[in-house]
Amino acid sequence: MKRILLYAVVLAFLSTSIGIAQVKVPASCGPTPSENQMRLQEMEAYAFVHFSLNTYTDQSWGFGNEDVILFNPEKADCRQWARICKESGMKGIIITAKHHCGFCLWPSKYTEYSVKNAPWKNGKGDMVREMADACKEYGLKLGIYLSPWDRNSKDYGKPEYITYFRNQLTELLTNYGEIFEVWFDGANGGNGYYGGANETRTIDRTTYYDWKNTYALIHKLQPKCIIWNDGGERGDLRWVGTEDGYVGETNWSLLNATGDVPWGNLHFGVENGNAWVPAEVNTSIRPEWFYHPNEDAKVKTVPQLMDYYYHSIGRNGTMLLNFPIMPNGLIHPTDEKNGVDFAKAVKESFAVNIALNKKAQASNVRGNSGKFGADKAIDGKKDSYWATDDNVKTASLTIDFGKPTLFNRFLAQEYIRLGQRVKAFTVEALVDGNWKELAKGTTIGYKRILRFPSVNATKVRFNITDSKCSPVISNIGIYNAPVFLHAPSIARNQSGEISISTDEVGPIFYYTLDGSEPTHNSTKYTGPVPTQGKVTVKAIAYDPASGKSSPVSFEKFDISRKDWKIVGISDERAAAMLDGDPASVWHQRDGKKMPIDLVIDLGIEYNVSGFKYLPDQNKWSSGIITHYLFYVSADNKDWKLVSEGEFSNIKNNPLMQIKTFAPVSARYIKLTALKNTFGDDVAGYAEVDVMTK
Ligand code: FUL
Repeated sequence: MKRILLYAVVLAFLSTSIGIAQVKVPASCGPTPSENQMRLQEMEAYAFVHFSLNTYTDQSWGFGNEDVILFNPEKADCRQWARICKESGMKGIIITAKHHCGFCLWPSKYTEYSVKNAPWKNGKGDMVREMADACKEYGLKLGIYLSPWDRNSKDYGKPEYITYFRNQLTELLTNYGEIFEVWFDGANGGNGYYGGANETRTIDRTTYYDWKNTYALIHKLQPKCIIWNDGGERGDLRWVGTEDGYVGETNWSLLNATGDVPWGNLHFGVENGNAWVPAEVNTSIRPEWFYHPNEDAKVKTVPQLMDYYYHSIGRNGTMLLNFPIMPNGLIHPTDEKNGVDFAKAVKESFAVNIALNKKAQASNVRGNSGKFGADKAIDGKKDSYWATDDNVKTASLTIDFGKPTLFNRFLAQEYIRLGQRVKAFTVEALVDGNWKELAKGTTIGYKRILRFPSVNATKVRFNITDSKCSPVISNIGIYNAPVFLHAPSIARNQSGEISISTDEVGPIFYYTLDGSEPTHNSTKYTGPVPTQGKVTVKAIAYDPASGKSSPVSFEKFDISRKDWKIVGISDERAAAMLDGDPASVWHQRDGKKMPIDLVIDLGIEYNVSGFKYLPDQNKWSSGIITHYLFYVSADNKDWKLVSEGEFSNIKNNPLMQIKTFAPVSARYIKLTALKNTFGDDVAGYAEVDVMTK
C-alpha cells in the first residue's frame, strides 16, 4: 500500500514537472524594447538642468550674439545640482551642454563661443566635466542636450555645420564617461546671429542633419546611449507633443519606424506601430526651462508634481523633470524644497503594497502551470509574471486581502520584454459583499497607475477586457496614498474682481491682499473680491474635514484694466483679452495682412515698464504670435518702439510672455504681430496686460 502511494506521488510530481517544462513562454507580441530602452524605462525619472547665457539675459532662447562675458556663475556647484536631483528621486541628469544660442558649457576645440572665453574660472572651467564628476559622486547617470540648431555658428545651414556638430558630439561622447541619453531638440532654423550674418536660415529637418550617420557615430562611441530626437530620424524615445508634463491616458510604446509622426502619434503612440519608441514626458519645475526671477513664486508644488508623476510614470512614460540654474550657478531653494518634498511624497505614496504576496486567483493561467500563476503578479519580482493561454485575450485576477482594507491607488505592469498588449481593463472592489467598479483604463505598458477615492474592500478584481495578444502581467500594486490639495487658481477680471477657484470639490479658501502668508485664520473667500490698482493676492485651499491646507498660490496684479479701451475694434468679444480668463480668446482674422496691430487706450498715462501676452492655449489654433513689435504713445499718433523680438518656444510652451523695458510714460500701447506659428494672417490674444513702475 505504502509503495503504491509512493508511486502515485512520484507520478504526480513527474507529470507536474513535465507540465511545467512543456508550458512555453508566451511568444512576443509586436515590437519589443532593446536592452538600452529597458534600462531607461526602469530608471523611470531623470532630470534636465538648463543653464546657458540665457540665464544671464532672462531669455528662453538666445539669439547667438550674447556676450560670453556674461557667463560668470560665482557659486556654480554641480554637486548641489546632483544632490538635489538625487534627493528629488532622479536617476540621471541631462545637461544643456549647448542650447540654441550655440554657447558651449564645455571648452570645445571647435568654437570660441564657450566657457573657455568666459570669466568663469578665468576660462579654465568645464561645466560638463563638473557635472560628470558630480553625477559619479551621487550615483547618477549623465546625459547630454546638444542643440542641433545653433544660432551662433557661421556655418549653420551649410554642410560644414554637420561636421562641426559631429565634432562637438564626439567631444562630448568621448571625454565625459558613459552617457545614458543624448537629447536633440526639435527647434530648428530661423533667424539668428550666424557669425554676424544676422539673417534667417531654414533647413529641411528631415535631410539636413543626415541623422543616420550621426546615429552610427553615437552607437560607436556610446553603445549604451539612448537617442532622443524630435526631428527627422526616429530615435529610441519620443516626445509626447507637449512640454506641460503629461502623455495620453492611452499610451502605446510603439510608433511607425518611418513616415510622418502626427501629434496624436506622439501623444498616444500607435497601437500597431512597427517600432518600439516609448514616451518621455518632459516638463520644467518652473513654467520656463531657463531660470527667470519673475517665476520664483511659480515653482511647481508637490500636488502639481504628483500630478505630473501620475501623468508620466503612471501612464507608461518616463519622467524628465527640469531644474533651471540661477545666474549664481545654483538651484533656487524653492525648487530644491519642492523637488525633495515631491520625492518624499512619492515614497510615502508607494511605501506599502497591500497586494504583496496576498492570496491571488486568476480566471486563466497559462497551461494551468505554477510558473505563470496569478501569484506571480504580486510576488514583487520584476521577472516573474502571470500569463494566460495564447487564445485568451480577456481574463481577470482577484486578490484577497482577507479583511476590509483601505486603498486609493491601483498599479499594473506588463512584462514588456514580450511586447505591450493590454488595450483595456477595469478594477473592481468587493465592498460589503458587492462588486463595485473603481476605475478603468486602456493601455498599461511598463507601468500604469490609476487614482480613485479611498475605498475599504476585502477583495480587488483586475479585469483585462481587451488585449492585442494574451496578457502578460508582471506586477500589480495596491496602495493607500496620501491625498494632496492643490493650490487654488487666482484670477482678476477687467473690473478688478478677484476670484479664487479649484477643480477639487469641497475645499474652502482663505486669502490675503497684503502679501502675508494666508492661513485658515485669514479672510475666508465667500465670492469675488473687488480690488483696485496694484495688488498681491495669496490664497490657500483648506479642507476642514482633514485639517489639511494646500500650498500657497500667489498672483501679483498691476494697474486695474477697468478703464482700458481696445481702440478701433468694434467686436465686443475682443474684451476676452482683458477678462483674466486664460481660456477666452479673441482673434483678429478679418482679412488684414501681417503686420497686425492691436492698440489699447489705458485711460490715463502710466509709467509703463513692460507688457504681458498670453497666447491661445490651444496650440492648434492660428494666431499664436511669435514675432512682435511693441510701441507706446501719449496721443495715439506719435509712437515709440520700446520692445521687439520673438516669443521663443511659444508653440510648445504657450506661457504668459513677459517683456520688460526701461519705464516710459504712456497712455496708449500698441502690440504689432509680425508673424504667427502658422505663418498666416491671424493674431490671437487670450490676455494682454502691462507692467508699470
Ligand atoms: C524645447 C526648447 O526649445 C526649449 O528651450 C527647451 O530646451 C526644451 C527642453 O525643449 O523645445
